[in-house]
Amino acid sequence: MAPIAEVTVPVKAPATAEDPSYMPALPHKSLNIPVRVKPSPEEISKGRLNDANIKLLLSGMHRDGVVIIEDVIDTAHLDKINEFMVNDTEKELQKGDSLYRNFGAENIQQGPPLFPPEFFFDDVYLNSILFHAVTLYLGPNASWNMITGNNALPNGTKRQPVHSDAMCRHPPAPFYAIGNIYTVDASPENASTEIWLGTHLYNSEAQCPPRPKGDTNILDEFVEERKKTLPGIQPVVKKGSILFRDMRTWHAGMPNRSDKQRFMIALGFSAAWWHGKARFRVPAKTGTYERLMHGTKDHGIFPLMNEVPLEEYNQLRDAHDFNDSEQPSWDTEIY
Ligand SMILES: O=C(O)CCC(=O)C(=O)O
Repeated sequence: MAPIAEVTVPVKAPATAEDPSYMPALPHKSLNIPVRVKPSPEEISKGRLNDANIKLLLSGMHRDGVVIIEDVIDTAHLDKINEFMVNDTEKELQKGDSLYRNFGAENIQQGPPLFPPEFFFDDVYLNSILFHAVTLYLGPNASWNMITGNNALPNGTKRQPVHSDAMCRHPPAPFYAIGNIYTVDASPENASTEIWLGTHLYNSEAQCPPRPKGDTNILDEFVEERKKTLPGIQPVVKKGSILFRDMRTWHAGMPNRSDKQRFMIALGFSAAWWHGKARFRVPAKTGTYERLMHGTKDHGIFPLMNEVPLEEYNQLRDAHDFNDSEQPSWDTEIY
């Protein structure tokens, strides 16, 4: 019997996420562009992303470690907070050389005001689209344990080294995410944060053992290698948007070449199963605690906070004291 000739049947390549016709809003990885999710007015009023945007958000977060959620905050609210922060900065700068500069760059730690109430906006602190994104990425019942902020001071000249905020021992899984909210339009000119897409997937592989405060934790050879393929980028982030990022993602504060401050709020959330030590402070007897408890309860988010006297809150709002490590509370809890 004559041998059967091998027949090559042309196979149509399966549609994948790398096929632009499959998810047109997902930029090809090689483009090194962050995913942008723009919720519709209907999604914003319901406080929930639709299925197409959930797919896009999770694709961006799992692939890149960063997604920009566009136009979900009233910009007038951010103007008001920005005004407060400009005055706060004047006070902070009076501390002179004793004021800690993050990584020695012109970048200082400052918390946004939870009080007086005229500066507390629900779409900033109780943003249901952000809460939805957190529960999608980290799972239900995430804890909210950080409220702080970074100010890239005007006329800056120095950049920060590339670093990850996850300097503690952590699992190779999404365990902590941060919602960064700029109070001004942010671009490379005024120090939008440099982000390195996909670097959350390195986990601890590219990190040196914990080092003293002020040192970076990412090994130079990994940064040099990554520079050749997918280097860090500074995105344009419009005021009113949220830069949502996995805490493991490499990033760096950049010099603000403009003559105006660039303030950025940071709200930090951990997976329910991550037993972090951090708590944020709220001013006692001001209704802030109650407002946060009530505003989060239907969203599967648990705020972990310590009430402190108002005077103490005002003094410590700008403190640089976030703790990223885990609390061992019983034997064998930590692997
Ligand atoms: O302000 C920024 O853009 C980022 C700052 C930062 O990453 C830091 O201070 O650790």
